[in-house]
Amino acid sequence: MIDHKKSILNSEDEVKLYAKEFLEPPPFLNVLFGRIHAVYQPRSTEKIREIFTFLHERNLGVLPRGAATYGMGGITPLKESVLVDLTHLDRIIGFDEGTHTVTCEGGTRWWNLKRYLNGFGYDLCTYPTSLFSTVGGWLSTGGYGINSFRYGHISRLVESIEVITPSGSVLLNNSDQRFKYFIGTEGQNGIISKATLKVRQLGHSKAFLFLFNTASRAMEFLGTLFHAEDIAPVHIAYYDRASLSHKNPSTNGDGMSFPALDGVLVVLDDDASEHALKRLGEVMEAVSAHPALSAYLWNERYFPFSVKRTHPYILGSEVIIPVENLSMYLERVKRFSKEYGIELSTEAVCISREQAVVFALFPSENSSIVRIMHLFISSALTELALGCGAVPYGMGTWNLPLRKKVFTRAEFMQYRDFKKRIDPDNILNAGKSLSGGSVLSTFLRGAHAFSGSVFFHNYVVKGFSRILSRKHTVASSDSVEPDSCANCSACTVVCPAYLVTGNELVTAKGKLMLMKRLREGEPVPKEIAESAFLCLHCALCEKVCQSKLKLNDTWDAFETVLQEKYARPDARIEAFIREAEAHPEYNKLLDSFQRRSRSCF
Ligand SMILES: Cc1cc2nc3c(=O)[nH]c(=O)nc-3n(C[C@H](O)[C@H](O)[C@@H](O)COP(=O)(O)OP(=O)(O)OC[C@H]3O[C@@H](n4cnc5c(N)ncnc54)[C@H](O)[C@@H]3O)c2cc1C
Ligand code: SF4
Ligand code: SF4
Repeated sequence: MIDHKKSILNSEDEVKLYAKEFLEPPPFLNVLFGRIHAVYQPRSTEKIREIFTFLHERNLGVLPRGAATYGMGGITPLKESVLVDLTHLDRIIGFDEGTHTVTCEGGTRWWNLKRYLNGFGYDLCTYPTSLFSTVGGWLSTGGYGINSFRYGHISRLVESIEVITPSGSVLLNNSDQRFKYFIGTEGQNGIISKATLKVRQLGHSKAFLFLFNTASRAMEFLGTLFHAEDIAPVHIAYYDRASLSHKNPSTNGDGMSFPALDGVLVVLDDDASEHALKRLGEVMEAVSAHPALSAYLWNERYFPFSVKRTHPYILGSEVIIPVENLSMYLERVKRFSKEYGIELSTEAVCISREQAVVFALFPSENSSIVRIMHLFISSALTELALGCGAVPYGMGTWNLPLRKKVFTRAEFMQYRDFKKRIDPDNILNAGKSLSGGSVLSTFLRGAHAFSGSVFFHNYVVKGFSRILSRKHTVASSDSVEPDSCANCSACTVVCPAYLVTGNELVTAKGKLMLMKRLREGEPVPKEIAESAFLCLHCALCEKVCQSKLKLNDTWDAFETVLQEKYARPDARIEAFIREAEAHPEYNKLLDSFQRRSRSCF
């Protein structure tokens, strides 16, 4: 029997599951990856220190992993490695009302931290829409998200971090010169094991959606809004009409839907701005969306990839762009989308009056040839954004060829020298931007140069793309397609079976992966397949599912299939239920989530 309390997971299925990211590379690239030998789950900082020594002696790399939601290939192994899953290093150490700060371990999920703070009448200042990701993961990657318009980058809100490096542990406050080397560097210099963050008093947010006939009218509205001194938004986001329409299927049930217009969502947390904002909407001749529709869009902020339900294979590009160039970018993107025959949808989150994080997505296809074509198109799309003055929003693996767009030469030398000092044997996330030298990064550089030179202006390529892109997989809204899983981790946080076992195999994400492997005829060992029976059928995963998959019925059907193939493990199920009911957090978890609607998560 599998011991769910063990801290090393080394079955093929567990390793595959824990290494899965939001954006999955096409299988043909697998030959260029290093192997992940096992998943290690430390529950204390001492254990992290020990694993550095242990793995170093065996010439294996350390791949820090939070909730695996990054999507840029942050946990893609470019060297033989062990994946260090930090989600069990998740204690919230305490809230200090005097300094308005909260301290937690690096694997704490933002969702848990938010809930904890709300209990004191406090809240996070800014947080990722992937509320189910970890504090350490977000500090190590993007750092812009909800409310960044008011509060800026997350690094401005970090008082101090504790980091474990191969050369020892350090506690750094934000004025320390070394602080920057651990923020946004994707776990290449150390593992963030603890963080102290500034927080704010809980406020009441109210959302207003303004709709426009054209993107340029929406941009004019943004420009005027930025200069309105009597309006103090906390969050501002632009959605093109395609992006709003992808959010429609879920609203239809309530009799609401987004009209075919472009939208700007403005979120306020003070009553004083409301009148001036509405007045501005009138002056700019915007259509004010129904308050319920505005509230719906705001409440759905944790589920930006719900499009995965109907379009299981999506690709895209994410950049930071000067707001003054946003209009030009949107115009070019529209043309690009026509020329390549792809259906692009675009969203932009304003992170200041000067800059916005933009992501443009398009549906792809499972077939290798279309996937390869679309990967080149993604790359050309990023290139288009760079031509509008953008910089890539993170590097991970897939943006490795764009390193020079992120770091100046002098900066790169500084960061690289720091890594050499702190991680002399290059064991942390090796082969990524600060060390390089992997076969995959060489391949990607070549592919990027090819897409830049051949893809961008070539009419034959564009024609070919239009033909190939005509067809893309659209999943029926009733059936559950395992590839529709966005790997967002939302279901993990609410799953009582995960609470008891601590193993993602029992979560919706894990079971969908098993389902896919079985459908594809892969061998799944009995003891692994049996994990799918460790389920309380509480439907909480369905409630929070990013892709709005009808999961609860799926579990019944899946168990029937498994029962025929492997037999039902009754004794194991009974032991699991006894363990669940005896768990001190079990009832609290069920109470807390069952009473909430999806919009309150
Ligand atoms: C639905 C969805 C919404 C998203 N919204 C946003 C958003 O609003 N803003 C945004 O910036 N991004 C967003 N992302 C991307 C992603 O969630 C963020 O980059 C970040 O929160 C990842 O955290 P994670 O715990 O999943 O880290 P992982 O994906 O597990 O890891 C990311 C990188 O950080 C490293 N790492 C992980 N934990 C640590 C640690 N403790 N110490 C050192 N290194 C570590 C890993 O090695 C890897 O390189 C979104 C993704 C999804 C799927
Ligand atoms: S139904 Fe409940 S126990 Fe089962 S996978 Fe979903 S959240 Fe977990
Ligand atoms: S099953 Fe749904 S909630 Fe869970 S990871 Fe997949 S998309 Fe996210």
